Amino acid sequence: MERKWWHNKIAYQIYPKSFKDSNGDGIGDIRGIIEKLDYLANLGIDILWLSPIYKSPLADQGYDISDYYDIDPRFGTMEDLEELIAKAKERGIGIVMDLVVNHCSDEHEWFKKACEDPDGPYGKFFYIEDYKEGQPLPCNWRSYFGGSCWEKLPGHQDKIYLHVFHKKQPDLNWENPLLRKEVYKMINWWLDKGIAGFRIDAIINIKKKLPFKDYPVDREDGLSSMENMLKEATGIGEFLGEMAAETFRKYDAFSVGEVFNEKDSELPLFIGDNGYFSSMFDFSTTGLGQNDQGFHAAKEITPKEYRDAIFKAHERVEGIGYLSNIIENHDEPRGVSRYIPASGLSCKSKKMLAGIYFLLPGIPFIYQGQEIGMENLAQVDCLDQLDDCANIDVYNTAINAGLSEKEALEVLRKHSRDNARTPFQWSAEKNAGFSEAEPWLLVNPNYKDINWESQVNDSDSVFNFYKKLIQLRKNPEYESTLVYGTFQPAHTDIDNLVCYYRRGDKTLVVLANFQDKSIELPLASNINKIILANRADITYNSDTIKLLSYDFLIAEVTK
Ligand code: TEU
Ligand code: CA
Repeated sequence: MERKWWHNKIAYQIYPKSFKDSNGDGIGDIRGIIEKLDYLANLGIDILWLSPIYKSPLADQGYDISDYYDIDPRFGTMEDLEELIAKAKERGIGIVMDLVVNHCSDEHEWFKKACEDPDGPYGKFFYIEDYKEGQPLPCNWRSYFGGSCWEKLPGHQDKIYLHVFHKKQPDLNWENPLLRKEVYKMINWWLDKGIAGFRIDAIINIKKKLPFKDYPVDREDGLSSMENMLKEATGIGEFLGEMAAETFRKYDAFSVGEVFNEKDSELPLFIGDNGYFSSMFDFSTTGLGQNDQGFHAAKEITPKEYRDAIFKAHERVEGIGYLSNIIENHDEPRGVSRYIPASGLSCKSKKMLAGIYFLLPGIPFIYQGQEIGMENLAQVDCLDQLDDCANIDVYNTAINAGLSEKEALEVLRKHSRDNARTPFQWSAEKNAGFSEAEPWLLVNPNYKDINWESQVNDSDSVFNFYKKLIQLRKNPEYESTLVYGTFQPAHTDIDNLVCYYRRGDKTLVVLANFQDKSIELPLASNINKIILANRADITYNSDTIKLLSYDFLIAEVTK
């Protein structure tokens, strides 16, 4: 594989609305990020992905963009962003913007013009169809946020438009070369500003299977999951290849795709040398335990399922390209609450989970707050307490399946995207030190126990463990092995044990006892030294090692 500048980088995702409020309006902003740049530099990160800060009605928290060339005043100004890009660069940090081009906002001028003249050039930027009351819709696809993906075109009784997400997110028609040209122009305008690249939102949805048709109904709402259509939609590569050639490649920019459902045969095209993207997220664990009935039907995830999923994902891309590794993001509940059984959740097990995913091949992404072990909400009392536009469908689907109100709220407590969106817990002070004012979304009540200030000077904290993991990835002695070494799973016959080798200049073994009881393990090779562990006194001899519950270590071995 060709070596690229991003291979040895550590990335960090900021959800700007919840990171740091600089002007006391309860909403995080760009100046808040600037204030915390030294924090990020000190943590050791190289790439900073910002969830959208463009002008937006915030129907889906900025993933509904009304002007790609402007900043939403709630987040700041273009000058603020330019200052952030420059100051980040001084600290060796590259800014990665969120590229949301499957759809825009219904308040974007393209859509307004399309409503004025659906048959004109901007009408062709969207999917607009004729419709007569009482007639069947062009297709029965279920939007990701629930309900039909068709909506009346404002001002036109006889026309409808397609939105696979929220109705305020009309889908852009990628079949139209003029639309694609506009998108590439915009991407290059941003790259010219000196950003390091893009995270590419929901990109797998840009190719629709046309002409529109129904798929098998899979829920009581009479609709069909978008997945059914996507499985049949071929030819996305033409768009993605063109986009890479017209934009990212010209700038040697970093691009990470939010890609789902790709086939094995497509991997080299997506992330191989000269792939459409530099990397794509490993979502192999985020869907675990789920089925197509909705979140209420989700099952607990076992350590074995977790391990088998990440191992399979990395073996699948070995020798082809690199995944971007996450345990959570702004669309997922907190990873520690999701993957570690509640009875075993502790600083120790949080460090174990961190170690497992951080030392895999690929680019580690830390989602804000993950580095201090932020958790899901412990309780949700009513829908109004939360904010996300996806909640209502999750709730209604649960109610329709026969759950009580209380049980439906419990489904949200576990699965709502708001779990990851509560404000960053900087301190035990008012509003967790996030803002002077009442924050836009509730602060997790556990902030007095879990906050950055209480961890920064504690060498045993989750925060300092993340710092050590980052330093380890950057330690010249181990860097090339951790970045370019091969990946070999071991002991996969033992449930609840995560063990893998990284082989390069050195041979390293990662061991994690993902359970509440101890085990003794035979060693295939001699441990030379333990490089990092979540317990100081792990004992071993030449042929066995004893691991207590949730022990984690990485060691150098002889072969
Ligand atoms: O997410 C795309 C996506 O497919 C899902 O993770 C989606 O959020 C989920 O199925 C809905 O419950 C991206 C963004 O990350 C997400 O925040 C946006 O809401 C979405 O695209 C639309 O832009
Ligand atoms: Ca603010």
